[in-house]
Amino acid sequence: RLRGDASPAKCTRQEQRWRSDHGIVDARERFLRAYGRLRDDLVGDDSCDLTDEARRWLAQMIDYNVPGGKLNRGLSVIDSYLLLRQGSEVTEDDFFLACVLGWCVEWFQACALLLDDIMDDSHTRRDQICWYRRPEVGLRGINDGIILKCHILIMIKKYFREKPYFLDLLELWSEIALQTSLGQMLDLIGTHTGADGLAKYSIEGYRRIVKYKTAYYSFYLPVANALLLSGAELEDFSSLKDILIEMGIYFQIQDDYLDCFADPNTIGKIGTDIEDHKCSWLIVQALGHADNNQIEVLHKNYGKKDSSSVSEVKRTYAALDLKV
Ligand code: DMA
Ligand code: MG
Ligand code: MG
Ligand code: MG
Repeated sequence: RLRGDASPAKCTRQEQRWRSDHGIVDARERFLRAYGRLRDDLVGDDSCDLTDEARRWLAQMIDYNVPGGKLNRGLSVIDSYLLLRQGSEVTEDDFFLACVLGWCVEWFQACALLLDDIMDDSHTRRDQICWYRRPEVGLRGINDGIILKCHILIMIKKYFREKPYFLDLLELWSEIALQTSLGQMLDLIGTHTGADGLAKYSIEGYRRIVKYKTAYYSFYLPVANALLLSGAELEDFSSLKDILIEMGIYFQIQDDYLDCFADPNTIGKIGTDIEDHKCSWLIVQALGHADNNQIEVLHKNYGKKDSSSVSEVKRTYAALDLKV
């Protein structure tokens, strides 16, 4: 069973039919098959003289963190690429290269989530305990996150070094990596603003945080990879980028809603936004609509770890009609 990082992604029957009519169900299976090959190459890489114990750790760490999500981002590379290449034959090799880039996006996501869970003091992810919360891991997990990020460059160099768009790929990936980390920085420094913290939350600030921390890597990155792979120039697609960023912001709004109101068994993770004093879409909306009493309740209870404070905040959200 593959589980999600954010919203439950169950296909409707109609969507599944559409997908199979276009051969995309098959693409998912082929995408999954490429995973084992890429993982084994990285674990077996002999450019470093690793011990067997180290290789076992590496294999276990990758299996625990990389393949268990919805795979939306990775499959978005494949789907976009197949649409861009409509009308021309896609060879086995072409398809495999799309899988490599798709898995690079999933590797990036694994790194981002592994580190995000440490920063957000999270408990579970994709229906399992967070990697860093395993007794044998702890803060060693930080280094595992860094290794996952290094793997991306190894894969890109191995498969794309000779391609005319190699430099564009490197530039894209380094730009997105920085944007995502800056987004996480904005998200984190927004939580440490003390007693006046809530007053600083605005929809403009919110959009800035989530554009960087989520939208670029989740929505633009997969499509940009597919564009480069199909021979396009990214500068010709700036309005496409704007649309994808809006979609990414909307996605994070859903993630924030689910953090508070979804059943953890459905989304595979326990929400922490209220406890963490996050600039979540819900708190921004609540502050915009609350009366003075409700604002006082939010001020008193937001960012507190105890369950009664968290419940007070949720009750206030519900009273403001933020719960559907
Ligand atoms: C996620 O924001 C952003 C990145 C870069 C992983 P988040 O903390 O809301 O994500 P999640 O709800 O999955 O922990
Ligand atoms: Mg998080
Ligand atoms: Mg976070
Ligand atoms: Mg979240």
